[in-house]
Amino acid sequence: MRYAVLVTGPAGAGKSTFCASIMTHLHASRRTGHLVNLDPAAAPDSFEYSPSIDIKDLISVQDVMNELGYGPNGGLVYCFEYLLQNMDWLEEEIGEYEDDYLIIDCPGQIELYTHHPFLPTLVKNLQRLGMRTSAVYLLESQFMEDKYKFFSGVLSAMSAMVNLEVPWINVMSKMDLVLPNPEDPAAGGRNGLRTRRNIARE
Ligand SMILES: Nc1nc2c(ncn2[C@@H]2O[C@H](COP(=O)(O)OP(=O)(O)OP(=O)(O)O)[C@@H](O)[C@H]2O)c(=O)[nH]1
Ligand SMILES: [Mg+2]
Repeated sequence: MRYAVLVTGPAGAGKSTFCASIMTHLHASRRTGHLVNLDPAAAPDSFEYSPSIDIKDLISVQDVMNELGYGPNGGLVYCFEYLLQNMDWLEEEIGEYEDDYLIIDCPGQIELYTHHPFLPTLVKNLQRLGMRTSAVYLLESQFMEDKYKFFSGVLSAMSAMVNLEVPWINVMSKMDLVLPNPEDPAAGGRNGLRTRRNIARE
């Protein structure tokens, strides 16, 4: 049986960092995992683990921009269309990995998850190849800063869930950046400081 995890989420949410951490975890627990880079614009030195399968071996945004004069987003769309027209390439690459775990690092353009048909088509192709596919959606903790931001972040996650239709885990990333809110009694702030005396009164 083969498994694939699509690591998705908005730009800079921490997808590549998450992929590297999962790879470290798999290695530490003596399991085989392979990194797949699905971002045709990824910088070559941006990976802690070198990808076993890299879309840039098929096509890169830089080549599309140079040769066809597209911008970065048009270039990305072109690359995904090209990938879907050349699924035999991916099939061949994946064919080498039996009984393995593929960690798929996706690009950060949110429209890929919410309304383009590319990723759902890719998922259907992976399932056709016998891959059990699931997804992780990363949302930065900074989305908790205010309720409007949080709502938009959560809705984008839901839109992606509905679009991809695979088992799904939403992860709030960069939690180390969250500071306690002094107004929040639960955080032990000035207004609700849980001192021994206050606890005794409760
Ligand atoms: N503080 C903190 N920074 C993080 C964490 N995870 C990732 N970062 C930083 O966030 C930045 C973006 O991380 P990446 O892993 O490149 O994010 P990405 O989602 O792959 O970005 P794109 O591929 O460009 O969409 C980097 O500077 C990381 O070091 C985290 O848990 N905490
Ligand atoms: Mg990345």
